[in-house]
Amino acid sequence: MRRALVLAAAALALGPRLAFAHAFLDHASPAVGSSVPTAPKSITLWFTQDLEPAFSQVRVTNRAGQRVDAGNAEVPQGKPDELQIGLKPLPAGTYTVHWRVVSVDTHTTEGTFTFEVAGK
Ligand SMILES: [Cu+2]
Repeated sequence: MRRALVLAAAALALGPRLAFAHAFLDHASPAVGSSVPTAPKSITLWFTQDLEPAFSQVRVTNRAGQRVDAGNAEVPQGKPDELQIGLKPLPAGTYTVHWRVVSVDTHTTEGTFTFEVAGK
């Protein structure tokens, strides 16, 4: 009983620290789930922790699963929590952003989100 209580207390103490120790997506431009009137020329993702540039990637696909990004993902100089990638000219449609990053604490996280180009 006493041991269980000690373990529970340890889990509570460690839990929030572990939860915030990985690089999760904080926000993006275009915003997650947003609809934008004109095609963006690039996309930027901001993370909750600094990234390992060599192991952090993002790609963007259209409904057909074809890549529409320029293949030039980078963590900009002096902005270690950002990931940027250029985009090909995008017709109206829905696009999926797939990100997979390694944070400076060596943990890998990944996720996807969509945005829409509304067009005219
Ligand atoms: Cu972590």
